[in-house]
Amino acid sequence: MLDDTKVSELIIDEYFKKLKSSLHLDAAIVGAGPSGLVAATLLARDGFNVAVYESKLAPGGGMWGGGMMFNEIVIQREALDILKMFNVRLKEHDNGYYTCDSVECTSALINSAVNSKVKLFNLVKVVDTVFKDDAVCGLVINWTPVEHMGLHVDPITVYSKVVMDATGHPAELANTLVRKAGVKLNTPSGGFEGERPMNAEVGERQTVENTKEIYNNFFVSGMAANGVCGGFRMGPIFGGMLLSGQKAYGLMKERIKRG
Ligand code: 48F
Repeated sequence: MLDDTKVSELIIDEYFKKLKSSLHLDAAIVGAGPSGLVAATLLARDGFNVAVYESKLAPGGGMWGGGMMFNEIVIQREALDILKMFNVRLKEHDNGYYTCDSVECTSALINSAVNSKVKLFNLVKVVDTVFKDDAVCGLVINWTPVEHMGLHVDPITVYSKVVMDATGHPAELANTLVRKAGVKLNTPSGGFEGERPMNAEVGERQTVENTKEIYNNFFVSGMAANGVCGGFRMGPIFGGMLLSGQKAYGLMKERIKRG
């Protein structure tokens, strides 16, 4: 006899175990796009306690749809080794570029994250940072539907040694930090520069250059890094996002170890 309430109990117990073990994190990453997933997986593989918060139902960000919903993505040679680490099959082309199926690639990144013990919370929207002693030390989270419906329900808080805005084009968290804390960021003007138009060659390079700690314990990766630092956009080429995630991993690891 199948006991329906046992099914409910298991879901509740297992979810709350995951949630409780994420109250004091080593790294809290906002946004499950390619840059956030790569950074999270590499940190978790080194044994750090990592959570990724994704406001949508499906993690993966802007990678599923390739370019204009043609579900293939292009990668340049420099990022090949990262995709090999995630066991993604690539096709080599005469012009020096590689392609892969965007659905295979996105699902491989998600699968690797969860396999590496990253705690992945989908349907959870990060609405604010925790700010103490001139440093970011956690996140404020709520259910996405609560936020979308404008329900008057208070969020809850988690602490983390480092926090990363990997929210893509809107760079939501960095925006909120500047607006609410009025802090000076590690950007050319000290403020939120805003994303520039399309220039794939420059944008790809800048995504990696702009991946950094922009405030104490607060990092940016991927398109959020270009949004905050005034970099160009680059469209459906994804090497820069993967390389940004890998760089963010190294920087956060160093920061966590330094304390
Ligand atoms: O945009 P996204 O894929 O981030 P990325 O790593 O990669 C960018 C590329 O996909 C593409 C591109 C390549 O040329 O430009 O756009 O920079 O993923 C960001 C994820 O963050 C989630 C959002 O739903 C998406 O899945 N997100 C955004 N704001 C929040 C959030 C929030 N406040 N809380 C939780 N998740």
